[in-house]
This record gives sequence, structure tokens and C-alpha cells, in this order.
Amino acid sequence: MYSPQRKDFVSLTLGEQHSRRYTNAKHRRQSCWRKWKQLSRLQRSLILFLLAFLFICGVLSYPSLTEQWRGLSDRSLKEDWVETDNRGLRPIPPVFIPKLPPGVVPGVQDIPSEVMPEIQRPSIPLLPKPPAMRKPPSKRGPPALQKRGNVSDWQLKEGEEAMVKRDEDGGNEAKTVISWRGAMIEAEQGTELQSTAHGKEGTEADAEDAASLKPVKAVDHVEAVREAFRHAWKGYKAFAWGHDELKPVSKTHGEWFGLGLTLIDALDTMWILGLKDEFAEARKWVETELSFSKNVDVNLFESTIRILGGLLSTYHLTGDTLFLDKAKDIGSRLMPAFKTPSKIPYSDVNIGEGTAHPPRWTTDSTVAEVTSIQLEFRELSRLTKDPQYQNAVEEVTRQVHRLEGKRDGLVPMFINTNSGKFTRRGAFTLGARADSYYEYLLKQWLQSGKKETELLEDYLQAIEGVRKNLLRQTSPSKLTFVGELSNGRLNPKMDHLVCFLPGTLALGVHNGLPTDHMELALQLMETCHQMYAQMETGLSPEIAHFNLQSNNGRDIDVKPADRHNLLRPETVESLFYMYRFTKDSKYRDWGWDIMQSFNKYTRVPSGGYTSIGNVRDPLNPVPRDKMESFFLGETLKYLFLLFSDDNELISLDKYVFNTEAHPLPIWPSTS
Ligand code: DMJ
Repeated sequence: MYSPQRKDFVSLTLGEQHSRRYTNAKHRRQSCWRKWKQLSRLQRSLILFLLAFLFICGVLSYPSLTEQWRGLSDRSLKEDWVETDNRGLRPIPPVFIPKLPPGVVPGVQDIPSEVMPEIQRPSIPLLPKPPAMRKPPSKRGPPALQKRGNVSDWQLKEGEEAMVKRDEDGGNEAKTVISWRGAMIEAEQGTELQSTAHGKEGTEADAEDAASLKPVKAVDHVEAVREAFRHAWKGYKAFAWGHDELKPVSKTHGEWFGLGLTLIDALDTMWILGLKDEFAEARKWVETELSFSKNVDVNLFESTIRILGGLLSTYHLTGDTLFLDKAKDIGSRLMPAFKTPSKIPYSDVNIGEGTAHPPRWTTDSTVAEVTSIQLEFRELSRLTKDPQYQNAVEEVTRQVHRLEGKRDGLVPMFINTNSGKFTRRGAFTLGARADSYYEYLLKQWLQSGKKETELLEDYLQAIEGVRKNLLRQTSPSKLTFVGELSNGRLNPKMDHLVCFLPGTLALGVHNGLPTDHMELALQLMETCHQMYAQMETGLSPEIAHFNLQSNNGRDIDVKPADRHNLLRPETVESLFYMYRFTKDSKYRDWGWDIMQSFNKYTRVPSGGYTSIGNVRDPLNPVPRDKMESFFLGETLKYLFLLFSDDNELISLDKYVFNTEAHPLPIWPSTS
């Protein structure tokens, strides 16, 4: 019953619609034709003439029109590129852009702060137009195997650091090109064969800088380190003088404790490098400006190893009592940290108020932190003849020595300041939070003349604990590494921090410990070297993951979150020890490769060196705009000592380096 009706209804409706449309169109065509016919001959001729004229004009102007259209679409593409690849940063409106000298590519640091609105002051420079580019060459494998200078192959022009931002896993497909004026990217910017001056900003300072970057002979590596120090110091002096850290890309400073951390950390380095003028200026600042009478929270460990350690070592090297007085001042101000129920110190001290406290979220302290302040406080007691410092830190050593919860001499990472016991047991590492516990067992034993056998026993047991629980070899190349243990399961990852271990092991062997420690040191040194050599920038990541599967090709893998490099010293520190003890020149070669990579990927033209965010991308290493104080305190010092032929320069039979590379004397046997 219903079907025929529905069918009729539908076909009727469609027919109506179709016929109406058809009729209308036909009707319109008919009325146009009728109107045309109604026009006079003259009118029709005029219209035809006009149409013909318009057609000819159109044909003649076509090329220039298309040119404009092409220009328009190119511009919008470029604008899109700036929007998307600027990581959310908008281009500076033209009204804010000051006139720059010809040839200067504007970057963020070129824009005076008074005309730069806050919102437009990013830590990464603003991106100028993309250059025409060729597809970049594939860069895989150790830098030594790569053709040097291939950044320049497709660089736009001198003065512009053109880079291709590649996909996260290091693939080499070109996505975007960015021009970056942060850390140094110029081809062959290394100190070895420095043939071109950067000097892009055309300033006097840059001209000076270019002069200081004259070519150096490959053998003259100590001079190259001095030059690197001067360059870093130039940035610190210009933009961060008296502050904790230089932010070299944004040309400003960062504050941690507000105590001139970089300056103090660098004092003995300047002395060792023979940089007298720089040292004299810094000394003046310590004399006239440095005050610890400040209402400020400082971290006990960091201020002990960097400030107390730096002042004590500078006192020893120079004999200048100014530094001893300052050391006494900061040392006594740190003592409230030990006033805890267990005598295991709190992590933080207010050096102005004389109060101390743990972090807000826990009453735990870090094991490495409470066990790596002993060299400094013991030395302070020896110099001042006041036993309170030594007593406080040795109480911590005694407690940790007899504490339950170790695994074959390996310590957990946390200790509670109320109970004095290890907490969060079950995780064991030679990396962050435990590293310098092991280092200071050996070094305290050396400091006091190899008499404290309990320290030695703890050290030897811990190394056996490492062998038994943490040591593995990678596939396919059999690189030895120290993994981490978490509730009985081995995690095949190693912090760059662990690279202190080859040097410490070698130091032990030099002082009569088992020779198989040296075998382990040699193997671990090779692994730490590979952590640099296998990265595209020649710089190590913060953390490396190692391959244990026999079917997989790469020994070392780096997770995206671990790709940064903070200019850390541990590998060059170990290279220094290994070279001193073996005289094998390969350690110098490895150190030199690292030095060149620092110059190539982390050097900032206006002064200073910066941490970077991605060691796997030489085309965009991502400057993090921070020069850690240990770059001057440790990294450059160890590099200098590695290249120096003078074995008596900080003799390892007379000095023991604290964990921030500040040499403290080995006590004479009578003291
Ligand atoms: C330095 O402060 C010290 O070397 C410390 O022992 C570990 N961390 C940094 C360097 O990486």
C-alpha cells in the first residue's frame, strides 16, 4: 500500500525541481540573447571592441601578475615558517626592530632590551628568513669518521648559522632551516685550525675575540685551553660579573646562591693556567665584594665543594690568607647543617641566619652529598686547628660505614636526617646521588696519608660490589659499563657522572691498589670516550643507554630526554688521570676531540660557552643558555692538565682533587 505512493511522491518532486532549474537557465539564456538582438549595431560593436581591448590587456600583463602572485605566496610560506618553527614565538613587529649595520643578521641578542617587549625575549634566538638550502649530508657515526666541515657545505653565507632542524630521532630528512646565533656553529670553529674570524656583530669585542682565535698548532693544546678560558671569562665578565652563572646566549646571568659561584670556582683554574690579570681582578672582587653575611639558603654539598673547596685550594696555591679567611667564614656558616637528630646533615643552610633544614618534601638527604664534604671540612680543621669541622664530617663517615642496607659495599641513594638510616633502599647506582661517596672513600684515605683503613676497606668492597652487581658489556662491541640496579633488576644505563670512575680507579692503582682495577679503568675509559665519539656532535649525552641484545646493531642509545650536555668534566677528568699514569697519547687525542667539539657546538661568539640540549644534532644542538660554574672550575682545568707536560703541576703525589677539581694537599705524615 505504501510503496507506490512513496515512489510517486519522490519522482514527482524530483521532476519538479529539475524542470524548474532547467526552465530558469534556459529562460535566462533566451532573455540575454533577446536583449543582445535588441541593441543597435553601433552598441554591439562598441561592446565587442571593449571586450577585445580587455582581453589584449590581460594577455600583456599576465607575466608580471604571475610574478607578483608567486612573490605573495612565497612570503606567506616564509611567514608560516617563522610562525611554526619559532616554537611559539611571534616575529618582532617591524616597529621594534632597530636598524642594524649592513650584513648583520638580526637575532634576539641584537635587539636592545629597552625596545624588546618581555614577551619577545626568548632563551632561543628569533628566527630570520630561511635560506635556500640543499639537503644536508647524512651525519652518522663518530665525528672522526665524518667529513669535517659539512655544516658549511650547505650553509647560507658567512655570518649566518644556517641549520636544518631534523626529526627527533636524528633522521636526516630536512624539515626546516633555522638561523641561529647562539652557540657557535660556524664550520671549522675549532681552535685547532681557526682560519676565519666570526666577528659577525662587528663589535670591537668581536674583533678582539677574532684576534684571540688565531690558528694554533695542533700540539699547542694548552694554549687552546687558555684561549677557551679567556673566551669564557670574557662572557662572564661582560654579562655576569659577581653573579653565580653566565647565561651567554641572552647575555645575562643566573643566580643560585648569589655568591659569585663561577668566579670562586674558577680562582684556582686561573692560577694553574697562569692567567695573572684575570686572577688579580677576581681576587679584588673577593676582597671587596664577596660577603657571606647574606640571608640566603645554600646547598651544603654544592657550597662546600665549590666555594669552601675553591677558597681552600686557592689559599694553598697562592699562600694568600684572604682566601683562608673567606674559607673560615663560609665553613663556620655551614655548620648549622649538622644540627640534626642523627647528626646526618640537612641539605640546606641559611648562611645569614644560621639555620638549616631539609628540602620541603622530605627529611632525607642525598648519600653522595653528606659523604662528599669530608675532604674540605677536614682540611679546614687542619688549617684552623679547630676540630669541630673534622668531627662533624667524620661522624657522618662513621655512621655510614656501619649502616645496614648496603649491597656488597654499594650504598642506596638516600639517608634520613632523623633516623640516620638509609631510605628508599633497593636502588644502586654509581651515578647521581651516590657517585662521589665512592670517590671520597679513596681520596680521604689518600688525604690523611693512607692510614684510615676503614675507608680503604669500604672502597675496595664497593669496587667488588660494582663488579658483582653493576658491570655489564654491550653488544656488539663489548663496551664495559656500570649499570644501575633497581630492586634486583639491572637497568643498562649510565650517567655521564659515572665517568669519574676510570680516573679514580687509576688513582687507586697508582697508590698500590690491585692492578685489576686498572684493567677496569681502561675499559670504562674506552666506554666514556665512545659516549662522546659516537654522538654526531662529538659530545656526550647526560645519560647513555646500552644495548645488551645480541641481535641489535648499536651499542649506545640515547633517549630524547637525555640528549643534553652540561659541559660536564667527568670524562676529561678521567682522561687526565689516565694520561698522567699511562702516558698513552690516545687519551690526549680523545681530550682534544672533546675540546674541539666544545668549541664547535657550545661556544657563544660574544663570550662564554653554553650547555646544549641535543648532542645528536650538530645542525641544531639547541643552546640552553647556561654556563655551569664547573666548566671553568673543572672541565677546562682538567683539559689543561691533560695537555700540560709538567707532571709537577699539581702532582698527584702531593695533592688530591676534591670532587669539584679543587686540589687540596695530601697531609704531611707529621700532621
Ligand atoms: C660537579 O659539581 C662535581 O663534579 C660533582 O661531583 C658532580 N657534578 C658536577 C659536575 O658534573
